[in-house]
Order: sequence, then structure tokens, then C-alpha cells
Amino acid sequence: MGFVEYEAEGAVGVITINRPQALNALNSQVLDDLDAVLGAVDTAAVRCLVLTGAGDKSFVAGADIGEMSTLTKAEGEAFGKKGNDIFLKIESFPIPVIAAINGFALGGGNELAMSCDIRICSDNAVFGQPEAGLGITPGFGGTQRLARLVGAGMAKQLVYTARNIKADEAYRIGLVNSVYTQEELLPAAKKMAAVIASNAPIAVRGCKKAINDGLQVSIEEGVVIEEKLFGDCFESYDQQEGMANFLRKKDDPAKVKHVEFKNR
Ligand code: CO8
Repeated sequence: MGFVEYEAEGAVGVITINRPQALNALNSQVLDDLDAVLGAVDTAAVRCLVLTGAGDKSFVAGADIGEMSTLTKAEGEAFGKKGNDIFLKIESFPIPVIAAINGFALGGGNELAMSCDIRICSDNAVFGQPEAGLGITPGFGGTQRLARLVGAGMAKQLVYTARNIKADEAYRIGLVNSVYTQEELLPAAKKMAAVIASNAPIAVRGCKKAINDGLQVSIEEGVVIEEKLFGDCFESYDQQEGMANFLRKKDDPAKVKHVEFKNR
């Protein structure tokens, strides 16, 4: 579909931002296409997504500077809302999303990666929020998510200086979980996605919601959110079979097998 490709491989879906001639920069069309692809994902069959960029140079080099250059105040705010709405959709997407960051993740590109559940990158990846050097603030959630991910002090330093950092520094500050060679990155992302997809889908969804929703509230309110989602797992096939499978090994370890979770 347009600038965004989607391919499901069993229970793992791969979304690719495909505008390599502009280093996968996010113009309105790319954002619309991404929104449409997200809307078309069959979350009954697909249990984990990988999000990456086309080519070997860039994940997403930011929002499209050409398109933004002539916006009015009202248009700028509307463009920010358009990106924010889609990135919030990713953040609260029912299944986990892994960002496989294969190069530049600047401005809106870093913001897109931060809306995903997990970030891993290639050794040529470059991260940054260059907006202050362009005369704007980050506008697709960067001021909010970067501070939550790496702490306010480091986020402020990166945003105020508009300095880019390489993969090793992104790893050191906790912006990404691991660094791979370019060749290894996508297979590693798919492998992680397959592991996630092999676990009980109702539980994985509940974990995502509990962590995300819990981060917005006090610990007292957070544990109540967890209690509800924990309770929701019981009486499901996946809970009953998952636990029965464990208990069978008390009789005979050879009886333990991989559980085929059924999402019910
Ligand atoms: N927007 C539009 N086009 C871009 C972008 C971009 N962000 N990044 C790269 N391109 C285009 C270039 O213009 C160039 O096109 P052409 O071949 O037609 O000249 C092509 O991609 C290749 O780029 P370069 O030739 O520049 O490649 P280099 O390897 O020399 O440099 C860089 C790569 C360092 C990534 C460089 O392209 C660059 O600095 N790009 C801009 C990065 C940037 O500043 N990103 C942040 C943008 S601001 C933002 O994302 C705000 C998000 C919130 C928006 C809220 C709205 C209100």
C-alpha cells in the first residue's frame, strides 16, 4: 500500500516504511498509509508486529521538512496531532510492536520508534531530536516519550542540544535494548517477535496494557489495573492449558510439551 508495506509471516507481521528516496521521511501520505496498514492488521491471527524502514540507510529520517516548511501555526498543530494520533495508536495497539531501527531515527523517526514497545537497532543507527536546530519543538511525542524512556535530564540534553547519537550511546542510555549488525537486525527482530507470538496472546496483551496504563498512574492504581488484567486471564483455555502443561511434568517430565496457545 503506497509508502507503507505490510507482510504477515504466520503470527508475525512486518510493517515497512518505504520511501527510501527521502530516507523514509514522514509526509502526510506516509502517515495516512501507516494508519491504513495498522487498521488492516488482523490482530486475531497476528500476535506481534515488527516495524522497520526500507533500505540500509534509514529507519525514518524525521517528518518531511519540505512539507512542514510552509505550515501555518494551525496547520503545524494539526500536523502534530495527525502524527500523535497514529503514534498513540501504535503505543496502545493490542499486540506488541518491535521497532527494528535500521539507520537514521531522527525527529519523527525517533518519535515513531519510541511509540513502539521495544526498540532494537543496527550498528549504523543514528538517533536524535534535531528539531530545536530547525526552529521547532519535537511534535510527534518526543518531549513526552524521550523523558519517560531515558529520564528528564538526558532527554532535555538531547532535545536542547539537538545532538545526534550513535547506536552504542543509544544502547548505553537505554533508548534501545540491543544492537545488531545490519544483516542480523531484521532476523533478530522477527525471532523476538516469534518468541512473543508463541506465548499466550491474552496474557501478552494484558501485560502490554498493564505496563502502559500503569505507567500513567500511581503504584496503588497500577496494581489495581494489573489485578483486573490478571483476573481476566483465568478460565481461558490458554491459562488452563498453560498451567496444566506445567503440572503434567510432576508426573512425567517427558509429558511437558510446547503449548499451542489459542488466544481464547
Ligand atoms: N524530510 C524531507 N526529506 C528528507 C528528510 C526529511 N526529514 N531527510 C532526508 N530527506 C531527503 C533529502 O532531502 C534528500 O532528498 P534529495 O535526494 O531529493 O535531495 C534525501 O532524503 C537523502 O538525504 P541526504 O542527501 O540529506 O542524505 P545524507 O546521507 O547526506 O544525510 C541525513 C542524511 C543526515 C539524515 C540528512 O538527510 C538530514 O539531516 N535529514 C533531516 C533529518 C532531520 O532533521 N529530521 C527531523 C525533521 S523534524 C521532525 O521530524 C519533527 C517531527 C515532529 C513534527 C511535528 C509537526 C508539527
